[in-house]
Amino acid sequence: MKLYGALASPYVTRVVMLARIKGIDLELAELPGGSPRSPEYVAFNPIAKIPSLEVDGHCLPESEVICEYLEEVGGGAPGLPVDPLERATARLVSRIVDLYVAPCTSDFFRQMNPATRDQAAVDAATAELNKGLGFLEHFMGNGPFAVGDVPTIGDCAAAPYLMLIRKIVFANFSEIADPTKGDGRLGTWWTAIMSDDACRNTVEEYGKAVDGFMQAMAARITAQA
Ligand SMILES: N[C@@H](CCC(=O)N[C@@H](CS)C(=O)NCC(=O)O)C(=O)O
Repeated sequence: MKLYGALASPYVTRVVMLARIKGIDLELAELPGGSPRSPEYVAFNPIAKIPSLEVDGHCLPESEVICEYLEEVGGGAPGLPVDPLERATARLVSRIVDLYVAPCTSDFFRQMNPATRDQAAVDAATAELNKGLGFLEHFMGNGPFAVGDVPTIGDCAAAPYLMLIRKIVFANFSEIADPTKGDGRLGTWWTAIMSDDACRNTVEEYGKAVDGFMQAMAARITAQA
């Protein structure tokens, strides 16, 4: 089994975090052709995105599906609770991240440069982001993790994305409150993530990759000015 991708992607990080929680030794491999759009990689994964998991020559794309697969075949610590409603809640957290949190994050990327910022677009993205984060707060279980007292696939989806949002949104748009620093549900959840070695190390590794990306972006903005 080989995972194609790099820790600079929140979706790859999701899978890596689950593998580490479960104690699965998952090789992180360079993409054939060097990029998701290379003909070599597209021949393997026509969706042309990372991550993808190579299993006996087959391609398994989509981070959520890969996590479910690892959960079924991987053994080790469970990434889903036993109780059916709690299992559904872990999956729901993952879905909320993909459907309601992730889409508006890219809107902030386009507004990074204060000199060219469209405040109406920022306000619209903020409303969507707050809605998505509100859904997470509403539907997360008792905790302290997304569901219960150990991390699940819900945490693996949410933690990298919240790290991305901390670095992209809360650090650059100071008017938007960071709920991971408060004492609400996302605050207690983030404290739990940071108290777990596998979660913290993975999410911090991802954070460093985002820092590198942000520095490159800042340099580009400076060069354009
Ligand atoms: N729904 C996909 C999303 C994966 C995705 O969007 N990956 C991005 C990197 S974060 C990608 O590969 N983009 C293509 C590119 O950069 O060319 C999943 O969950 O795996």
